[in-house]
Amino acid sequence: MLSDSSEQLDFTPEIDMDCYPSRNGQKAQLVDRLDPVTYPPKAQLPPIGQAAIKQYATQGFIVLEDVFTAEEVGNFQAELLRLEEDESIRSSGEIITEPGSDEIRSIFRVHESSPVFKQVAVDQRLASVASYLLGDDVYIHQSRVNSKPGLSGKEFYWHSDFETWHVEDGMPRMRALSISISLTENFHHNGPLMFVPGSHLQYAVCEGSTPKNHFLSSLKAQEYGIPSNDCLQTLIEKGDIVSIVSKPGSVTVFDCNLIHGSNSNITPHARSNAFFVYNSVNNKVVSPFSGLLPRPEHICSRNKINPIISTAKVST
Ligand code: 6CS
Ligand code: FE
Repeated sequence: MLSDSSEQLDFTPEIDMDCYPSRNGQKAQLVDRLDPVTYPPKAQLPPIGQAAIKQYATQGFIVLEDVFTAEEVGNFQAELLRLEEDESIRSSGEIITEPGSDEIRSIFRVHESSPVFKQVAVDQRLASVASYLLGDDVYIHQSRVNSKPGLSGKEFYWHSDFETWHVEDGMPRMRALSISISLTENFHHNGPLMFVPGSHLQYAVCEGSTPKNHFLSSLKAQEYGIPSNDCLQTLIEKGDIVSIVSKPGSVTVFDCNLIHGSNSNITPHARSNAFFVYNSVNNKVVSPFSGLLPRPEHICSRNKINPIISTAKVST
């Protein structure tokens, strides 16, 4: 259902079939996932153990401790500070501030705007894991640093990233994942990521429609494209809630459709994480299934798709 015909795009329904309709007048409901969670590896040695791969498939996430050294994390924190103080970043239109304040909430497109995070995005400690689990070469669909500053970082309400990337960016299928690097201590109390294990196996169809330029408000506080209370209740009764308490330098890998959120940070300790979203090169975004105009390039790679070639290939 198009919310505004003046913004209707040329659609090729027979090619860009909407396999995961949402926000199109249906009532909120849980439907089965159509896609596998992990794909047959593409001639690649497993960069993580079988137990981790199994947990990722069944629960939708894994945490890898001590991936980056204290020195590397120090560099990341210094880079984040530099970005936050860089006037050209502030005026770039690629940052989101916290609701009701000037504090930085998110800086997008760091895989291109930051020489430090540009290297991180293609680091084989991350890219080879994404490529292995997705069974394909990958590219960065989106990157961001969520600063969640102390005493002012507001929550990210429960959501499935894929539902937004499908409806608002035109990501066809569930063949993408996020990798979050903890840049500061993620304590129990300063708004760590919270997952609903196993929720990635069902798709929470959302009610309502999609406002024009929804990203201008949703990245501050998301109100559309969030699961209904009944769907959330059902998923949490089945999978419970896990808080990702993690040390700086650890890495959390989670499926694009895993329901997650995080609480406000009312402690003085920032919970800053860098997120890199890896998408299969065979799952490139098409026209947004909302029928609205695409979101800007700093939120969704569309015109610059740069495959990251995984070097962890077996010799064939
Ligand atoms: O709209 C998006 O792409 C963003 N929204 C959330 C709440 N998580 C993923 C992503 O950063
Ligand atoms: Fe998210």
